[in-house]
Amino acid sequence: HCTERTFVAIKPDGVHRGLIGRTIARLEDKGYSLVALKLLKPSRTLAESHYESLRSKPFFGDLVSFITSGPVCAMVWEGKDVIGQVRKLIGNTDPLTCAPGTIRGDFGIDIGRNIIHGSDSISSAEREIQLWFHSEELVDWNPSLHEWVYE
Ligand code: DAT
Ligand code: MG
Repeated sequence: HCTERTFVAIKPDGVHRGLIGRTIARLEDKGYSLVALKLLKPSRTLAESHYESLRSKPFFGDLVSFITSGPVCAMVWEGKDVIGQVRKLIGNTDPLTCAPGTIRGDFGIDIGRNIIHGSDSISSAEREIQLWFHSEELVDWNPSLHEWVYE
């Protein structure tokens, strides 16, 4: 029934700080399902295309250096309204403006160390999933919790 998917990445700061388990737990706790997961050091090409809409920004160079420093924990998550709900769970771009209870609000301070990425729309989710994953890396499975999460 619910096949919306989003791309989520724990950035190098989140990986170094040991936040992989806790961020994954929040998405699992909500009821979403993991479709793909890998740890990698992104190439410059990958990082630049991921953030291509920000190419003209003054912070673009620092952003690409930061992301390529790795490791990044790249994931695809699935479920009803997952794109918008994950953005809410993550919080605003600037952690200092995030509500407590959000991932960035609870774990971050600076905008350039905001721990986690989540796609912002259906079109960017599709683009980012294709950019970071081969189709055979996306696992087709039926989580047994579905009937207890969805009515
Ligand atoms: P988000 O990650 O919330 O989708 P975005 O797509 O506008 O935010 O920007 C991508 C990343 O770029 C963001 O997570 C951190 C960095 N960034 C954005 N605005 C910035 C700024 N004003 N100064 C420094 N880094 C910034
Ligand atoms: Mg964004």
